[in-house]
Amino acid sequence: MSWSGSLNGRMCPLSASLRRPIITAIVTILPQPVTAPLTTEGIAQHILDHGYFILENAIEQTLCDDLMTEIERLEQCAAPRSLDNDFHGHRTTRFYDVLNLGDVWQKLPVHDSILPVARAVLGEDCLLNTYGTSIINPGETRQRMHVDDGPFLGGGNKRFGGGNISLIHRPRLYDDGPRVPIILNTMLALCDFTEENGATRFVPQSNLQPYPRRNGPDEWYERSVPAVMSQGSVLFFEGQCFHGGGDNVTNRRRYAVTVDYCAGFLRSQENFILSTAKEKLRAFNDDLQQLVGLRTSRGGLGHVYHHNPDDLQKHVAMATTPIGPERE
Ligand SMILES: O=C(O)CCC(=O)C(=O)O
Repeated sequence: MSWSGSLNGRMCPLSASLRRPIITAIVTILPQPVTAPLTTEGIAQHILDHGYFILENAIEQTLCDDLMTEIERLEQCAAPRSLDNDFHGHRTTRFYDVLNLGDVWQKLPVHDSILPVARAVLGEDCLLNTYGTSIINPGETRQRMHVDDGPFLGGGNKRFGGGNISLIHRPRLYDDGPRVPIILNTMLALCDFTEENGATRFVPQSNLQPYPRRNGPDEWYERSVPAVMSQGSVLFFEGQCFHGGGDNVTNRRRYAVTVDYCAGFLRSQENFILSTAKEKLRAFNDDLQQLVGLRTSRGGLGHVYHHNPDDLQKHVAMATTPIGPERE
């Protein structure tokens, strides 16, 4: 998939291969937006080289409106909120497990402006990692700067110090480049993002730096810039890029949805297969079924009776012979 773009930055999805001829898009390289020739692969390369990319006007107005309507509905029916804590904020409205809610949530993770980039960075078998809202309400204070690779770095064997050494010290993609990417996060602006209303802050090229120490000093804030962007734009940021939500010093809410992907060989933070009703999972399109883990990853990871999990209904009855781990 590639995009055609014009000088006003409006992106139109084209059903074409990744390697179509170069087209023109707006890239916000702070502090001034500049134009650059880009394909999906060009965007992915920018994310690897700089840690981020802002795609202006990535999501059509109708989808933004439908998501806002759905958020209002969730608030009116007092849907359970998640992640009310010191790190995620006490004045930030988070709805997660959204794939089990209104059908509109099914559109964003597979959107033509987002998914091809995630696949170009993480591989065709990438998975949805987390997906929810980040609505920063007036008075919320800035979030601690962090990397989204974090949850995957801490899960190692306690015998070897607890950290996941193989991920912390994984090789760099190229000289002075980032470590091999395992996470790509995105932030969709459902209103204009300004520095005052808490635009996500990030540190360009911090994906090339050593990982921050867990609970170490929060020294990166001074070097961060706000992702100032208009409604419908998407900030892509690589999992090694230091970032955090900003202070909201206005009297208006900052509306955003975050769609976060991980490499296909990782266990996703959210367990969508358990949090989503079966009839909903069955109705998901092919891409979304793959993203939530209803297909095997490269190497056959995630199989059920040696088949894609989506085939379970058909094949479970045939497992009359003992099937054990092949390598025992
Ligand atoms: O809402 C934002 O701008 C950033 C949120 C974030 O990075 C997080 O919650 O981990």
